[in-house]
Amino acid sequence: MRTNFQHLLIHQEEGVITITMNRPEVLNSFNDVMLEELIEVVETVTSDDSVRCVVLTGAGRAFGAGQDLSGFPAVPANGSTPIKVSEHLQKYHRLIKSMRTMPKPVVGAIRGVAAGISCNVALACDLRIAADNARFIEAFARIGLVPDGGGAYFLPRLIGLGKAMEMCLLADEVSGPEAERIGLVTKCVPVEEFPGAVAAFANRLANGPTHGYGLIKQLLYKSMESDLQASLNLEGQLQDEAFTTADHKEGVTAFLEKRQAKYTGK
Ligand code: LHQ
Repeated sequence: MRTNFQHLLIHQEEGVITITMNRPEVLNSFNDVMLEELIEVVETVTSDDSVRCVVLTGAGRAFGAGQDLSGFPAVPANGSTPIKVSEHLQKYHRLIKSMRTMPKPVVGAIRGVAAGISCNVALACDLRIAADNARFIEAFARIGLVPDGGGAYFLPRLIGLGKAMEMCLLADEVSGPEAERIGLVTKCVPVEEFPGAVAAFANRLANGPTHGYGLIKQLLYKSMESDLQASLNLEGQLQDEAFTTADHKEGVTAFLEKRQAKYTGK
């Protein structure tokens, strides 16, 4: 995989790849290049067996501030055709769907602000870890927009409709500790401990039964959209697959031998 990106930093250490959005002077807000680069990396690591956990984070003091508003004209110039925002959103949708269907865990590591569509890209991650200076802002209503980037889908599922409505209508900041309290993130840690905590969290996942994790993602996400019977059918199908993995065999053997399992993701 190439690593010479204009607005992303890529770092791989063993099974963990860290993708850092890198436009700190504008709080890592998305321009076209950064969005396209992110899509490219996410789609590439999907089929890279050396990667067993993906971390998405931001450089400097923010995770991301949403769409770069300076490069996206709200009002079309006189006589020009209005921009169809929905066409532009297709790229974000491609990114989000790739993150959700990737058969390995994606961890959002949020330090500082995550606003607008950056907040919703964080919600598209499978798990989130926040620093205590994190600020989650569904900023859209502040500028008269509706949540995009899947926010209206992810938020009520994560924190319930009441809290989701509150975040979207009021567009107030939710702090890291509050995000942990309402279940928006797995855990919130002091900012000084953040890099170490993210690394430990990601390493734990990367050393787990990652083939099974991919199946778990598939089962939970499909089950959010299906009835009980369909979920039970899928559970059977995926358990048939999990049952044949080397990791399952290793997990049972390690249990019986009273030792720590060594998973390979196979
Ligand atoms: C920025 C941005 C930014 C450019 C900070 N753009 N420069 C999708 C598709 C198409 C169209 C529209 O929308 C969407 C989805 C969306 O994401 S809409 C929501 C877009 N995002 C926002 O509305 C958030 C705008 N930013 C803010 O409200 C604040 O910057 C937050 C609350 C994020 C952070 O506040 P502070 O910590 O006080 O930082 P700051 O405001 O001083 O920002 C630092 C710099 O970053 C500053 O530049 P400067 O040259 O003055 O240092 C900002 O202008 C720049 N920046 N967000 N989205």
